Amino acid sequence: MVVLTKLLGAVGFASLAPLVCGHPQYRAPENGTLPLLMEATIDELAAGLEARLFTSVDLVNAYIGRILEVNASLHAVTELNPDAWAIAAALDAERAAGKSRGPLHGLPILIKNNIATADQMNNTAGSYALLGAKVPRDATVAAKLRAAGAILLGKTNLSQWANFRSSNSSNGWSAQGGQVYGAYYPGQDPSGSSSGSGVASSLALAVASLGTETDGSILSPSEKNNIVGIKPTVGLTSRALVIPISQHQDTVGPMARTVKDAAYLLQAIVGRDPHDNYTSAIPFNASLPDYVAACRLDALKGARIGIPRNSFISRFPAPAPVLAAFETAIEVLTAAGATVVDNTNYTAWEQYLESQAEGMVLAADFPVNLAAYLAQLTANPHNVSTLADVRRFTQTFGPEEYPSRDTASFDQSLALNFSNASPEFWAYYLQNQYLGGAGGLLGALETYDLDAVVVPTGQAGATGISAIIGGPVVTVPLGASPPNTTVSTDPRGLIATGPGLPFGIAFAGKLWSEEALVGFAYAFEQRTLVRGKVKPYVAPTVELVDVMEA
Ligand SMILES: *[C@@H]1O[C@H](CO)[C@@H](O)[C@H](O)[C@H]1NC(C)=O
Ligand SMILES: *[C@@H]1O[C@H](CO)[C@@H](O)[C@H](O)[C@H]1NC(C)=O
Ligand SMILES: *[C@@H]1O[C@H](CO)[C@@H](O)[C@H](O)[C@H]1NC(C)=O
Ligand SMILES: *[C@@H]1O[C@H](CO)[C@@H](O)[C@H](O)[C@H]1NC(C)=O
Ligand SMILES: *[C@@H]1O[C@H](CO)[C@@H](O)[C@H](O)[C@H]1NC(C)=O
Ligand SMILES: *[C@@H]1O[C@H](CO)[C@@H](O)[C@H](O)[C@H]1NC(C)=O
Ligand SMILES: *[C@@H]1O[C@H](CO)[C@@H](O)[C@H](O)[C@H]1NC(C)=O
Ligand SMILES: *[C@@H]1O[C@H](CO)[C@@H](O)[C@H](O)[C@H]1NC(C)=O
Ligand SMILES: *[C@@H]1O[C@H](CO)[C@@H](O)[C@H](O)[C@H]1NC(C)=O
Ligand SMILES: *[C@@H]1O[C@H](CO)[C@@H](O)[C@H](O)[C@H]1NC(C)=O
Ligand SMILES: CC(=O)N[C@H]1CO[C@H](CO)[C@@H](O)[C@@H]1O
Repeated sequence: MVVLTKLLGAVGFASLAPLVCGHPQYRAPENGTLPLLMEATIDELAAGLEARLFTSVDLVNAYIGRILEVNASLHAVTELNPDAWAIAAALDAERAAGKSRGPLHGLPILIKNNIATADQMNNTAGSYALLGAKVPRDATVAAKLRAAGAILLGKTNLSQWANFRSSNSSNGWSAQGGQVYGAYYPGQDPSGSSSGSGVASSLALAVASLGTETDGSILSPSEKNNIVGIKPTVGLTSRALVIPISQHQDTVGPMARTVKDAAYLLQAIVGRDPHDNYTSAIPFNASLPDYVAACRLDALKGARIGIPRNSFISRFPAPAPVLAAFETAIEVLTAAGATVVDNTNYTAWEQYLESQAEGMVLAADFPVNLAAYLAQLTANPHNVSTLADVRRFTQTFGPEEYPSRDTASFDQSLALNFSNASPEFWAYYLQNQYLGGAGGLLGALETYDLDAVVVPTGQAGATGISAIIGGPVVTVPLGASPPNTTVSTDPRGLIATGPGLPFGIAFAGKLWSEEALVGFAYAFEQRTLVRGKVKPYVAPTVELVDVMEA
């Protein structure tokens, strides 16, 4: 308690302490009846709040205690929301008055530092160019979380510009936020770009988090941090006031410790939004699917699941321990009642590996989409309105670490001689639709009459093939590298391979098939429960009992 008060003093705990003591419904905590935060699910936390075992203010205090315990070593969280306590107290009061907004009522959630909020928090994509900038309203997904009763606890660090700045940077590094590390090996590459969201959900620095993905940025850090990630169909979740890379590929999704927790967050953020016209493609009219109800133990029964083996064997084979765990996973799927169809290969896989089309689409979208985001700012301290402005700032502002961290992605975008409205663009875009479509995932689903495919998450076939067609993917923990794994580092010294590093399995399907994918992922997760068997080398210790007055 003493240690914690000292830690929290830095962020204003003292001034808010009366809220903790003054709650009318407050009951003295008994350790043993309180959920442990590393294990606690949304169902358990919601039940605890409803039973008045603890309050949302207690949860805010506990999670902030945990953030401060590991932040100096892992740098997962860039900013805390100074309003979090007041919001928690208001939600506690609502609950005390008999009102519940639903399962997320009063639960602290962290969001990636490219999802804007119209409050005291910054939204920078990790760049000093946007520090102090203001937006006219919350990003739609943030507004939806608030409406569902979630407490936006803070912003998570990320690969700067969602990894669309440099060819010589590192996963999880941003100028503003520093280098994020994973918790499964000292110096672990946390993957990216939703690095901080991955670490934060894994270590229960909040109930769960939101990430964003253009190609792999939810799935990969979810895999490497031993959690579940849902990468939704492009258009299922609004990107309004989310710092973009590409309108064709960007999507916002949940990163959580369990499939059901991720489903709760997904449910809260999906839906049409007049500020993002891609959401008008959502094919569900009267009612959206119930992604939480989709979490059924029997969901795999009768499902046809394909294995596009050439995508993780032929050119870039998955590591042997991953392949071994994957074979065991196939047995689990079969035992759960699925029909597993092997060698549902992607016919244009080799062509996909050679293709430059995705890079061209992203490079052409970025300047246009970034300028559209910047044009909405209501305060813009560094007066950046174009990618050229951002590049100039980045190359001249010392803490941006240029030229050691270069601006190759910016340079490539600015060097293109066509826009995302030119005929050249459509040729690349259509090539992607073929490579991921008839020549890739959609072709395999059709040819073999499949409900989904499974692949090791760490392979290009898991993220890229779905990224280029805007398709959904769900990743679930599958295992960890064995103790004798050789330790290797990336050029900046991050641990890329080593003992105990988590890996996952990904379920991918056709557009808008999240309901089925969530079900498959849940049925697999519940039969394997891998997450709890893979242990981080470091984890925060603050629990609810530590922040509640005896
Ligand atoms: C509360 O109980 C948990 C699990 O039994 C234990 O790990 C933890 O140390 C306890 N905390 C306190 C403050 O007693
Ligand atoms: C995170 O850690 C850094 C480095 O120790 C520190 O400067 C920063 O204030 C911390 N941020 C939060 C939100 O705790
Ligand atoms: C946002 O950035 C400004 C400028 O650096 C800073 O003064 C402010 O404290 C930041 N907001 C939060 C919530 O950290
Ligand atoms: C969709 O929205 C974008 C940006 O708001 C706009 O440029 C585009 O014209 C819109 N497209 C349609 C079909 O409305
Ligand atoms: C939803 O509405 C649109 C237009 O109103 C219609 O074209 C479409 O068929 C409907 N979809 C479903 C699943 O009912
Ligand atoms: C699918 O790919 C695997 C791995 O490259 C290969 O062994 C197998 O023969 C292929 N099967 C078909 C039907 O193409
Ligand atoms: C901001 O930049 C624009 C050019 O992009 C320039 O015309 C304008 O004068 C600048 N405003 C300020 C306040 O520096
Ligand atoms: C990348 O950055 C590192 C560290 O600053 C530097 O040693 C290396 O030369 C750079 N590589 C390139 C290709 O610029
Ligand atoms: C862009 O450059 C390529 C190769 O230099 C050329 O073939 C193409 O016509 C140019 N496109 C436009 C729109 O200028
Ligand atoms: C690790 O041990 C396994 C099982 O004994 C063995 O097959 C594998 O080759 C070893 N790997 C390394 C890198 O030594
Ligand atoms: C806003 C914030 O907390 N930023 C910190 C993130 O971590 C770096 C170190 O990597 C610190 O320098 C920042 O102050």
